[in-house]
Amino acid sequence: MTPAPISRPLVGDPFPEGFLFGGATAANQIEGAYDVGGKGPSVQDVLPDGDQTPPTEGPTSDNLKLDAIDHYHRYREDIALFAEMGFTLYRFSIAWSRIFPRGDEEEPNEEGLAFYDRVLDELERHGIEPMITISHYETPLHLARTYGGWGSRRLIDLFERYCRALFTRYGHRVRYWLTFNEINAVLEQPFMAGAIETPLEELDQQTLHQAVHHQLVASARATRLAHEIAPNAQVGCMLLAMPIYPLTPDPADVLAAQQAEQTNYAFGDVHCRGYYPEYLLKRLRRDGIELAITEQDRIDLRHTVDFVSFSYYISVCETADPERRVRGEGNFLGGVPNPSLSSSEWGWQIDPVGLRVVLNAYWDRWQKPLFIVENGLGAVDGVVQTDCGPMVLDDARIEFLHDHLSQARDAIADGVDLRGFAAWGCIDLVSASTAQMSKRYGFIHVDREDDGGGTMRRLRKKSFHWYREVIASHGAVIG
Ligand code: BGP
Repeated sequence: MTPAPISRPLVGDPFPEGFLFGGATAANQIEGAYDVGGKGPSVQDVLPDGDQTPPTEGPTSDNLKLDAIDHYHRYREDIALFAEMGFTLYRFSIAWSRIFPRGDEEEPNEEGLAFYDRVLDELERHGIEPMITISHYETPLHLARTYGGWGSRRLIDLFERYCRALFTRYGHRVRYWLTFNEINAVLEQPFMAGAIETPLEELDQQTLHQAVHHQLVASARATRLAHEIAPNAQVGCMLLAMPIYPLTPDPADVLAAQQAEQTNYAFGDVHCRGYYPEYLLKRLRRDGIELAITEQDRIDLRHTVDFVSFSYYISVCETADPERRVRGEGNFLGGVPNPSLSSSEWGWQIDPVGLRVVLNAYWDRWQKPLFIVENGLGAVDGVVQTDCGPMVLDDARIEFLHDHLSQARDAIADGVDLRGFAAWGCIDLVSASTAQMSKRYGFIHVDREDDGGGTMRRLRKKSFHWYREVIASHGAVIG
């Protein structure tokens, strides 16, 4: 079901009526309580350093995600703070291993389901629209170690069982659903995104692409199921968006950039068109990859999404010149650094205009309503003492978000059908790629450090007050 259209403003106008403002988190990065309420271990419980080191055998005490920011016990306080900022949208994920601790049980874990009932009650009480990510880098560990993760076709059925439990329980009260977080990241992060433990360097492309296929079919089946069980549900895919510019105007670089873009576009194309694009099939064949696609898979893939959501942090460049093909820092996909952009403390290049580029490209290509469901600045924040008490003066974050929201607003004026904006890590959380607390994204500071110390106390940052103004003015304060 396609969401009803909303009116578009002109350049410089505030955001349209009905536009949703809020924030986003993921269960494994905020909840903690990793073994409470019957929860089983997930792939995140064995990644104490994010993607920097290989998985451990079992959970280790240096893994900050085991306690994270203890949202499991503090969700009421956290949601009240979101409400104080005026959120109308909150994107969070459900930990699959809270609902199915091993992933292959016949029946869901009632205690896990009841926890998210309580979270939804709280959101409802504050009038905040929930948006649920069904799988955000947190596949049950048992599925990774017993089945080989998404390399196994068996996971499609197990995922469908999990989705059925969610749609049956929450379908009447949750409108927006996302299937797989940053589904295209599996190409670079087979364990975190695909529960495949073989390191990328040793993994054959055949297995990797077959795993992608299994996720795409699972996503389409989830979409069909949501529409059957919860007729008001709207299901979106979730992509890691990253415009890829040619490093120079050399046509060979332009072609290289276009081909690199296609690798990411393919995920959206399948979700929005319901079949594989020709360019991908040809490329796979050329590389000697034969996907096992059944007739039923083709039928399943026809269940296309209602909207497209994406994360946006950086843009990159591509070149045909092997000498200049140096990989820079960046989120899970990475690419050649852009000589005209500055970078964050973690080396992620900052490019607000790239957001307008992505929005226009996605809208032109797929003609589906769009949601920005992740965007923000990971930075070191210091707590300073002021006359009004302790404070975090995070002006760089305010500037980052201001500049990106301004481009989003201009993209709407270009004609793009953008429905909402959820700032990533609206409360400080454990980072995904580096598993640090010190890489902070929040409007709300959490007193927890990289060594695990801290009181977990919540503190409103300067950006908290700024974002409240943005939402209260419906974006009018964005210049
Ligand atoms: C995205 C993930 C998030 C999140 C964000 C920031 O790739 O979907 O889970 O963490 O990036 O990345 P990081 O936490 O590594 O700074």
